[in-house]
Amino acid sequence: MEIKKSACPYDCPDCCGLLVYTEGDEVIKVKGDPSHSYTRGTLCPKMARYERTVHSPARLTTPLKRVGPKGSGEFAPISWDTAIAAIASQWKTIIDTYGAEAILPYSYAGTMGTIQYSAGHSFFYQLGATSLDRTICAPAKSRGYRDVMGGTLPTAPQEAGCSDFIILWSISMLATDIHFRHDVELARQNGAKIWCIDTYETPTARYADHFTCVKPGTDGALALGLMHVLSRDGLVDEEFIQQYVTGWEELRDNVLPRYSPADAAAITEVPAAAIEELAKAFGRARAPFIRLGSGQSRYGNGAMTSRLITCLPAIVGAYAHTGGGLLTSASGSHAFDKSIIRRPEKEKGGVRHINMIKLGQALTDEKLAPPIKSLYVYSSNPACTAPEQALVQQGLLREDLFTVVHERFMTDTARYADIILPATTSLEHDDIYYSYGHYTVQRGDAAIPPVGQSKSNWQVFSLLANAMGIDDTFFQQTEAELIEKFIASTDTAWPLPVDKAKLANGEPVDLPLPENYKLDFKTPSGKIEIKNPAIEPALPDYRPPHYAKDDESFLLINAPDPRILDSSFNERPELTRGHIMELLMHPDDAQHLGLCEGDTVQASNAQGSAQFTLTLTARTAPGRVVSEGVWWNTLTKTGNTNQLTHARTTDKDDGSTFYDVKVNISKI
Ligand SMILES: Nc1nc2c(c(=O)[nH]1)N[C@H]1C(S)=C(S)[C@@H](COP(=O)(O)OP(=O)(O)OC[C@H]3O[C@@H](n4cnc5c(=O)[nH]c(N)nc54)[C@H](O)[C@@H]3O)O[C@H]1N2
Ligand SMILES: Nc1nc2c(c(=O)[nH]1)N[C@H]1C(S)=C(S)[C@@H](COP(=O)(O)OP(=O)(O)OC[C@H]3O[C@@H](n4cnc5c(=O)[nH]c(N)nc54)[C@H](O)[C@@H]3O)O[C@H]1N2
Ligand code: SF4
Ligand SMILES: [Mo]
Repeated sequence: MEIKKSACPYDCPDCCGLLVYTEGDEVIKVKGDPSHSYTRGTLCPKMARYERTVHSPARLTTPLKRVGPKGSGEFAPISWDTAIAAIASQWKTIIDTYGAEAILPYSYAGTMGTIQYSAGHSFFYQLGATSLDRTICAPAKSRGYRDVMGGTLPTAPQEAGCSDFIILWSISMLATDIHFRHDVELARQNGAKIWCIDTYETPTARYADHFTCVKPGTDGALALGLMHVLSRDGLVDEEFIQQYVTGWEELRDNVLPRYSPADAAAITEVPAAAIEELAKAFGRARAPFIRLGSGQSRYGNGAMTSRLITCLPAIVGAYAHTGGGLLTSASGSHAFDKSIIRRPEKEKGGVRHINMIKLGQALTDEKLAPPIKSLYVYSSNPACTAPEQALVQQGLLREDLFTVVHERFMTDTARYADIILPATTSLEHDDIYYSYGHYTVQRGDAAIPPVGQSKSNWQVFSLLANAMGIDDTFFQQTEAELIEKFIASTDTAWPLPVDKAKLANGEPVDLPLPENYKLDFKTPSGKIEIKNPAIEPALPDYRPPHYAKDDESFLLINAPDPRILDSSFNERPELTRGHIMELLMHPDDAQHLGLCEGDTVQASNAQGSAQFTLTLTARTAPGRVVSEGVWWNTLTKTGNTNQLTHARTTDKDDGSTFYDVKVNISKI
């Protein structure tokens, strides 16, 4: 038996260090690497059995071509040569007839690995295909942070261990960032108080000492109400503001008077007394730490909400104290020069861009010129995870759409493919990883040979480049050569020297943080910009979410499920067994509608409808129903929550608004 180190490739802020135990060509087990400074030797239940994904009997092992009607899931094996030749021949015909923009790539973070995530960027730029705007996750959160803090490094999560007051703000810590709990526990042992702000009582809310239950999409008004109290009660740090903040006085005098606790309570449905209590506890804390998740950003006002929350630590001077600060997304991604693989200079000027969350519209818009004639999907499962699912499905059913899906499993999307290519898992290819939840980076080389005939994203794009006649030695590089370049790029990409030898050796490496990074504000003014003259509006203020204009009766909260990750891990029956597609509803609402526990109900709106099994619980407030998890449609009765979600975008940076949804509920 051999033990090799790697990192978890999934789209999770923890990016855990792994110990991979192999025997011959097989992964026997996977454990957490105790030498990883953030994840410290533990894994989530999904990855603690990663070998069940790697060696799943459901793995796709050969290229396949469709032999039944679109979407039927009927395929026959073909060779790689045949598959690549068929794709190249179809694409050449499409390019001749419609131009290369008739080809649309679609990918996201099925793997977060720096190489495999970006493996197709340069290929599609050089082809001249339509460019995909990858906005499905939380660009509005990053934007809101940037509007106040510019390029300032977010606070490291380990810092929270020294905090005396931690807010878990729209983060489902016990599902999506489980290792942060280590640091929260450290703080708790020293007497820190833990506060959770969410829209229903999650396990994380129960774990916290205090829970503030906010109306979905209204956290901006909550932040303003908190700032109102902090200002009114003299709990702001005037000295810090003087030295490090711009625009506070203008916000205080022009905006905050409209957000008394009573005003904020009317918008947020958080009682005024609870707003006062939270504000005072936050203002009196020595070193408050906010861990801001993505929930608040997935609304029409998501960038503004994130911007308003980002102002809070500034006015109490949290950054000046050990343990204080704010973590949204860590900037570990800045460790490597990603242009090495993405090659943005290869994108042809003026090429069309399509936002991935509008996939359904792009595939069904008859006026789109040129139309999308071919879709190439990798590292993503849009038939399951994209909003406006009915439209996405309608598009994928088009007989004249040539769809290629590079996948590990027969996902909802793969079922619609004309050609399926089998993909490796992270233990079968080389890559290098960074995290958006902490500052540790790591390379992970293949631990076993590819299962079946599967190939990595990079290998497939090398084959496609050759078949399409793209004469460029770039595509002849191996993944190992690219990794060497990424490691070398830390010299220029990261402000301090990174331990390159350790990184090359496959060990988890902590990126060194500049000593005063928390007070080194990378904005044009060099200060925290509560007022940002470069953007509109210069002063932040609350804006309502999209749903304020919708007529349906219930707000639909769709939250993560700890058993799966987006739609990944749906291939594991032991994880998806049990309750899926449940709808949590307050007993008063159920009584009103004449519904009982266990009823099959239909949630519907202008987008579509989906069926759920009803669970009655006071964990959710009246008027708000909750569904957890993005389940493969093949495991559901009539489709998952994305039958109900919109492709409306956020106020800035065109992000997704998965949580900005209203529905009507009826009994089946
Ligand atoms: N187990 C598991 N882990 C995951 C994922 C998963 O699906 N399952 N997904 C992965 C991905 S891609 C991502 S981006 C991250 C996201 O992980 P998080 O940052 O945790 O973000 P979300 O999952 O969007 O939502 C977190 C919480 O926000 C709450 N919320 C929703 N709307 C609001 C609001 O308006 N205000 C407040 N205060 N709270 C709100 C939800 O109820 C939920 O409990 O997790 C990653 N990790
Ligand atoms: N209703 C609702 N919908 C949501 C969300 C929500 O909270 N609610 N969350 C949204 C968010 S935050 C995100 S980020 C998106 C994510 O949505 P997706 O991008 O669709 O992510 P996954 O569902 O994890 O699917 C990733 C796929 O990539 C495949 N894969 C893994 N590794 C590789 C590889 O190396 N190569 C190839 N070719 N394939 C690979 C996996 O088998 C898997 O099927 O979902 C969004 N959708
Ligand atoms: S999914 Fe997240 S918590 Fe689980 S092993 Fe991967 S990085 Fe760690
Ligand atoms: Mo995400």
